[in-house]
Amino acid sequence: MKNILIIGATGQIGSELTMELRRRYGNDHVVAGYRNSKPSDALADSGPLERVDITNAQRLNEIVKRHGIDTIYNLAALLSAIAEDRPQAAWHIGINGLYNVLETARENGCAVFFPSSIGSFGPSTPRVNTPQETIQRPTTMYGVTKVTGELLSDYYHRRFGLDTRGVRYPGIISSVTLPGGGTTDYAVEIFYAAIKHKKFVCPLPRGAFLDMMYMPDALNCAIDLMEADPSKLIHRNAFNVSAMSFDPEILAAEIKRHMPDFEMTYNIDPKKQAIAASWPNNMDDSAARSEWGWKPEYNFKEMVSDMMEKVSAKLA
Ligand code: AKB
Repeated sequence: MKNILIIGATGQIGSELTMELRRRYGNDHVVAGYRNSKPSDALADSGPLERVDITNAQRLNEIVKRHGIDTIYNLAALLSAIAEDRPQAAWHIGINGLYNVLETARENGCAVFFPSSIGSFGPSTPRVNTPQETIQRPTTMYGVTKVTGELLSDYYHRRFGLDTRGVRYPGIISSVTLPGGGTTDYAVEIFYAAIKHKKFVCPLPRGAFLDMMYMPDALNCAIDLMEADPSKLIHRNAFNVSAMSFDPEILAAEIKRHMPDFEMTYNIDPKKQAIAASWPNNMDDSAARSEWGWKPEYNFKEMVSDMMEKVSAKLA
């Protein structure tokens, strides 16, 4: 039986990943690690909680030992837009924190999941059907931490035999916990604005195509990768995973099909616009499909219908 620690359990992915892992492996086997944000009642009532700051290596080691942890999902990071405002903090959490996680894992024999991102690519990367192995010269601090994290995780696998695995997540769309400080956040915020006000002011321009994924697929891909047969893995850190690609116009048009009086206008955020312009439109995820059977369940239209239903129920 696995004993899992999630670092960043109150974040957008962490809050749902913790509940899904508890459902699959048993509540007592999944420790929710949080730093500042107060855990929801669902998280606090369903299993163990620990305050974890990954920049504190000693405390991290104590928690891993105390709970007999054998698998760590490290989701702590500052997202792309906020990382440009706080680059030093983004490096400290993203890389010094990851180093502490990898060293703790080495000492205690843990497997490690590290989420990389479409942000690990940059303006010189081929933008369409972005290959698994290609140019990675990001121009954001977020991207720099993601490429460094991929390399460091692969190094620990090669040098110390650590079981490190990761995916390059696209923008994640979900209805439970709002993201914060990301470039792709608009694709979540638009649903709340549509349902509350029938209006949305979009910070990215028309034509800003980006890879996106619905949360149930984001959870499955992390768990399926960590469960995959290691003998089949040619790559480790990190796999391209793709599910859908759209720009703000296409998303607004689909929301309008559900809500004919919905209107979107634009007020471009130059920082987010520049970041989005440096990222791929859509990634080639054939390595993930062939090495561990990755296949998304939700397409674009299914995601929009489900979000409209879930966010309406939440705000009712
Ligand atoms: C962000 O926008 O920063 C993230 C990401 C794509 O990694 N959602």
